[in-house]
Amino acid sequence: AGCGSGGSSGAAGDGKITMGFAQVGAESGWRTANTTSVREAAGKAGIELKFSDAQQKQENQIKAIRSYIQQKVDVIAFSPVVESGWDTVLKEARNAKIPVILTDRAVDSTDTSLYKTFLGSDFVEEGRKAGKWLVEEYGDSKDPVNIVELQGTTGSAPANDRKAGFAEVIGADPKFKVVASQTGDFTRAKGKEVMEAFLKSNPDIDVLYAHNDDMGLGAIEAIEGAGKVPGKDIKIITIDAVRDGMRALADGKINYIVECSPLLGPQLMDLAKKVVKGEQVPARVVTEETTFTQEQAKQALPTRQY
Ligand code: GYE
Repeated sequence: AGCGSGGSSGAAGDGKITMGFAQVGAESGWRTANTTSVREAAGKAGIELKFSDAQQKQENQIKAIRSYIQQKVDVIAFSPVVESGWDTVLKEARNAKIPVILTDRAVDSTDTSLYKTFLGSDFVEEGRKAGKWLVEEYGDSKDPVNIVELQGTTGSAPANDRKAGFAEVIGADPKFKVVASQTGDFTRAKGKEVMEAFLKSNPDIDVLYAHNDDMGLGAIEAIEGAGKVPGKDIKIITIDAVRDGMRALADGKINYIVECSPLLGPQLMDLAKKVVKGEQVPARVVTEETTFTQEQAKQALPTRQY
């Protein structure tokens, strides 16, 4: 689809650039916004997009990447569902001389020649921002603060890093205790289910730290179902700042959101054009992000894009 050959100058043959994009899934509002951003930006850039949804399964992503290699696309971009286990398929791409761009999530390969660049957020920093809010919120108090944590998909970069950044900051004060920490797979349904279990086994939860808005929103249902008031009886910190999350923040049900931008499409297409032409690109491109209090959410909501 898309019209004309204009825009991009393309690979050696001067044709239109074809990108194979192996998406994680459709697990969250963030992911949906990210997919829209990638599709729209490809259209605008005149890049032909082959898109696949791996339903949060690494084996599906590996299959998609292999099929892009077979189809001889000009560039492969993907958001690795988990960090490890990519070397073999990335070597296949390199042997086929197809450049790879990591978007959103990183791989743990030590061989950095397996991909051209990594575009996405600093997840450790996001975790730190969440922790810093908590440290300020409970500044003077000497009482213990019981925290439950809903982790993202096990083995994913955002789950590993958001946990680490948060732990680093709250670890400085022993009054902060993570009494339970479990994966909710970045989905609303799992967030609700795991929070219900947390509430049953921990009578005294002060704070929920959820690695994304969707799990936080699911947890809010569980908290209300248990007859408690989210945002008051249990304070809630989440990450992403998608519209539903921002609404809950403005409504007082969430207390603080650390932003993670899904709007990676335009930068991805710029990088793709460059790597296809063989131009040098920075090894790491970090997304710019902010944080939101309840008041700031009220102000930002009317003009929020996603
Ligand atoms: O925070 C979460 C999504 O990789 C940054 O994945 C992304 C995360 C995002 O499912 O909502």
